[in-house]
Amino acid sequence: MQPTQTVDQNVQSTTTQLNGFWQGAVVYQVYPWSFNEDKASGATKGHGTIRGITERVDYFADLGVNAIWISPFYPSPMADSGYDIEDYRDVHPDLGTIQDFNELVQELHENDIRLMIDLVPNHTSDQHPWFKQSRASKDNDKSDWYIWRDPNPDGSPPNNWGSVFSHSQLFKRQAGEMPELRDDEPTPYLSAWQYDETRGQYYLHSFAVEQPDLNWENPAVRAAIQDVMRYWIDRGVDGFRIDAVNFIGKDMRLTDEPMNPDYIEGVDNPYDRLMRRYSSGYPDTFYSYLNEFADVLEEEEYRGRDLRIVFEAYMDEKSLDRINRVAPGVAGAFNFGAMGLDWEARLRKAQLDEYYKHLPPGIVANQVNGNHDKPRLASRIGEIPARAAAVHNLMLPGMPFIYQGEEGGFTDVEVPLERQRDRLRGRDIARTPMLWDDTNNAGFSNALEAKLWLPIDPEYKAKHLAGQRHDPTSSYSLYRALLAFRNGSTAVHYGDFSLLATSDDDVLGFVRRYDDDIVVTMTNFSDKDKTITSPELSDLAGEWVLSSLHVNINRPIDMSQGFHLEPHEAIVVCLQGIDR
Ligand code: TEU
Repeated sequence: MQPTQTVDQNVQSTTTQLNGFWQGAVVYQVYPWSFNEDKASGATKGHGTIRGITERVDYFADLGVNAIWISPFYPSPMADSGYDIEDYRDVHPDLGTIQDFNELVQELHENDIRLMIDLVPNHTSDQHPWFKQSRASKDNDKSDWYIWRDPNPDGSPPNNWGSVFSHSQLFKRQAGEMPELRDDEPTPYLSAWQYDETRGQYYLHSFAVEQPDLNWENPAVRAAIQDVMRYWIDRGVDGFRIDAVNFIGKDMRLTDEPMNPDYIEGVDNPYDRLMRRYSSGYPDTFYSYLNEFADVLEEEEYRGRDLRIVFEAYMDEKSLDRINRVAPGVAGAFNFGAMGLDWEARLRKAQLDEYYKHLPPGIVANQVNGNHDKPRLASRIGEIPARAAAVHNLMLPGMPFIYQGEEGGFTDVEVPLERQRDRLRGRDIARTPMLWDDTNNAGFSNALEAKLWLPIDPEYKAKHLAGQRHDPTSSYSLYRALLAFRNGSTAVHYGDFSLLATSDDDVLGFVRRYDDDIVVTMTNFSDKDKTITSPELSDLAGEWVLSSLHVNINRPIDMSQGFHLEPHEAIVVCLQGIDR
């Protein structure tokens, strides 16, 4: 095992390599199974394909995104919708071929759009050849590639660690399937250990039983994952979203987790009955392992490639801060802070304060409004506030992420039990197909409805993107206008960020500034009309360019008069002549 490097050493070694491209780049998340089935081949599979993504590259270009991130497209038995990977170096045969992938990379790059892919280093599928070999005996060269332990003398699992996928326990209990429990007994979580007959041992799975955890203490495992990264970089990939990365750092003495005093029975995932001190994010190893991902990007061979990593880790601010300091020139952690918040100015302000206070110098910030694991933005906070949240997020510094369909203001779709694919339940609602146009199956696929990956939103005729593209005030037009503005604005791309004092607590304002280029964003979080003044801006004049409700405005504005915001409206104003 490598010695743990201190945070400060890491910062010094990497700050000289800041990437220009990613500062300000907008990344669009594609969920490949529900994005688009290719039409040119006449296929009727009922799910998205790699060629289907290629057929929509003009869509990314029209919208104005700078990069896309594709969720796992690898061969997989689909126990966790593709996050259970059987082969890190190929494409799922239902989605296409490596040749299709190469063509996608080429088409994206020709359109000046970069590509990030999902790297899942914590676990493989139990069908991966590595695991098949590992489980076969205790003395082959993959035996210690996973985490195997003997049972306790009474046959019980080695420790009390739980599986993240314990949510189903709650659903079972709610469905009356756990009659043996007394009312005051907490719902048991699922153990993270699975007994295996052949080895007579347990293996660890932080997620589904079919997702055995790799043994990151083993240098051969770490080297193998680095090789996977090189394999894709050599195929033209520009970066990685690294999945559930906190789980690779574990206390290998397997110390029991303490109970979590804040656990709320009946509401929280039963997994949350335990703290996460030893089973994930264990600092002694975690941060040095993160360095090893970054090291690949910084190899001599890749100089000038502008590669990037975004680490996925649901952790507290202090730990995220440490992740952000590992290799700020090439890598940072997702900022999920706003994703769980109610639509309230006070909460957003506190989150912004907290996030930017901790951000190390040189790091590329990021904003996330949603992903494939969470209910969609418009369903979480409402359709009109979602438009204001888009303005707010897309004017902040760093890399904003857009989850597919968010630009159309799409909402969650109810999925009947018999059509659900997600074992965890609850996540399919945000993974239903894109609504492209008003043709059969909303232009997603030419298959029969019953064969579709997940059902189409029954309201698609009123919501589809082809219609929205012709409506200048649609959600799609708002996103496109925001991205066009962002792509042309030095202040929004590279500028400083500061919060703005306003005359009303329900209105959150911030300023982005790069030399004389100044952009002000104001968001009204309330359902009331507001007239706002800001002492910092009162002797300025400028141009009001965008509104979340009316989209393009282009009207002069005199700040001394204050300005009027409609309920849940966010506006963007360009200023000149600020006295600095
Ligand atoms: O998610 C990591 C993670 O911690 C999730 O369990 C998350 O908390 C959950 O989806 C509840 O919202 C990543 C992927 O995004 C997710 O889709 C995978 O299921 C998971 O890793 C395992 O690979």
